[in-house]
Amino acid sequence: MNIGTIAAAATSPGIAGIGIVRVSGNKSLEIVSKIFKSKNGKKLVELTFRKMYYGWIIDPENEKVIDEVLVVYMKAPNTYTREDIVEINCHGGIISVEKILRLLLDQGARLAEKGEFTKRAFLNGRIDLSQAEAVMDLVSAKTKNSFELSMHQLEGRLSREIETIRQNLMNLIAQIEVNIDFPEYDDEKMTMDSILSISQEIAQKIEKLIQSSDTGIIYKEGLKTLILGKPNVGKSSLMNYLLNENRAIVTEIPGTTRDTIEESVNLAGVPLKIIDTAGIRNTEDIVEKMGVQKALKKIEEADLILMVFDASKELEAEDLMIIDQIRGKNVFYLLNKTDLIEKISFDRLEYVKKELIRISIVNNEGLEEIEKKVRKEFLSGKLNIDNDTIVNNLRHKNLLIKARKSIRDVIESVENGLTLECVEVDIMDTLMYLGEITGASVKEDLMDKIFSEFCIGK
Ligand SMILES: Nc1nc2c(ncn2[C@@H]2O[C@H](COP(=O)(O)OP(=O)(O)OP(=O)(O)O)[C@@H](O)[C@H]2O)c(=O)[nH]1
Ligand SMILES: [Mg+2]
Repeated sequence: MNIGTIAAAATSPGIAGIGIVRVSGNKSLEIVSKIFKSKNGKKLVELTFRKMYYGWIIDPENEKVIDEVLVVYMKAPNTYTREDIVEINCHGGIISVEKILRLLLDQGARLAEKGEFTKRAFLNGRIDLSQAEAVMDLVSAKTKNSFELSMHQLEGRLSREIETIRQNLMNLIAQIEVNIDFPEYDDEKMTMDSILSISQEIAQKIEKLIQSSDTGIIYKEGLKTLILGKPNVGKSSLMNYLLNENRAIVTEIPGTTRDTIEESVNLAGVPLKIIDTAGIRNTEDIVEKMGVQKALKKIEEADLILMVFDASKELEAEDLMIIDQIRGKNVFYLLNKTDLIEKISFDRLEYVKKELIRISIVNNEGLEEIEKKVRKEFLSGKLNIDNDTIVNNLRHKNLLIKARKSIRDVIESVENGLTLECVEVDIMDTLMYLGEITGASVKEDLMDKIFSEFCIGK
C-alpha cells in the first residue's frame, strides 16, 4: 500500500484539446526528468515547483520527440496526494497519452490502480474517507443538485458532523473509564444521567441524517420510476412526454411495447430513471408474455410507480390485477385520455379515486401535476441543500442505521439500570460505525472495495 510512484491518465480518452498524465510518489520528478526536455534544455530536477514548463517528451531510447507538452511539478506535501506530483499536459486524443504513459512505466512508474491518487490523499491524511468518496461522486454526478451535495461532502460538512458526535462519544467513554477505575471520585448516577442525555441528543442527530438520506440518495442515484398499465393506455406516450422526445414507439395497437425501455431524465431537479413497460395482460404471444413478466418483476425495485388508466374504457380485470400487484408501493394513479368520453368508474376503489391525477397526453393537459407531486413527495421542503447536511451515499446510510441501533441500545441499557461496562460496549459500537463513515475505523479490505469503484486517474 502506498508503495512506489504511480502514473495514470487523468483525462478520459477521446478527442480533446489536451490530455493530462499524472504521476505521484517520491520518484515522480526523477522519472519524468528522464523523458522531458524543456525548451531551455533544463532537466526537470532543476525546475522550480508550481511553475509550468514548456518542452517535449522524448523517448530516451532513440531521442525521438513524442509530443509537445507543458509540465508542472508540485512538491509534497501541498499536493492532491500529499506526495510529489508531476502533471504532464499533452495533446488530447488517445495516442499521445498512451505513449507518454508507456514511457513513464518504462522508467519505473507503476500504473495507478483505480482511485489510487485519492486513496493516497486519504491514507496520507489530507481527506477522510467520506471526502474521498465525495470526489468520486463529484466526477460522476449527473445533476446540479447531486454535484452540489457531493461538493458539501468534500468540503467536510458530513465529516465535521460525524466527528463532533464521535468526540462526544469518546468523552463519555473517558468518563465511564474514570468511574470504573476510581468509583470513589465519581458519582455513578451523574455519569448515567449524562450518558442518557448525551445519547438522546446523538440519537436525534443520527436520525436526522438518516432521514436526509432518502432525498440525498434520490439526488444521486435517480428515482426509479416504473410506468405500468394495461395495453394501450398511453404508457409509451407518457414516457415520450417526460423525456420530451419520441423515444418509445406509440401506436393504437394494444401490445406495441414488448420490452422494457429505460431512460434518464431530470424532472424539475429530480433525476428520474424512467422505465416504460409492456402493457400488462394475459397473452399467448411469447415475446409479449416475456415483456409482461419483465414489467412485473421491476415492481419490487421501483421507487415510484406511475400507474396509467384509460378513461375511455371500463375498469378491467387487468387494471385490478395491477393495482393488486403494486399494493404498498409508492404509486401515482394517472387517468389518461380524459379528452375522450369517460367510461371508467372507480366506485369500488375509493382510495384510487381520491388520488387520481387526470391527464390527457394528446392535449397536453394535467401533466404538470405529475412533476409537482414528484417534487412534493420526494423533495419535501424540509431539507435545504444549502444549509443541511444531506447524506447521499448508501454506505453511509447503512452505517448510520447501525449506529442508531447501538445508540438506542445505550439509552435502553441506561434506562434499564444496566452496569456501566454494558453501556460502554454499545457506546463503543456506535463510535465504530460512525468511524467507518469517515474512515477513522475502517478495515483494509473494505477500503480497497470502496476505492475499486473509482475510476483510474482519480
Ligand atoms: N385520445 C387520446 N389518445 C391517447 C392519449 N394518450 C395516448 N393516446 C393514444 O393511445 C394509443 C396508445 O398509446 P401508447 O402510448 O402506445 O400506449 P401504451 O400504453 O404504451 O400501449 P402498449 O405499449 O401497447 O402497452 C396511441 O394511439 C396514442 O396516440 C390521450 O391522452 N388521449
Ligand atoms: Mg407502449
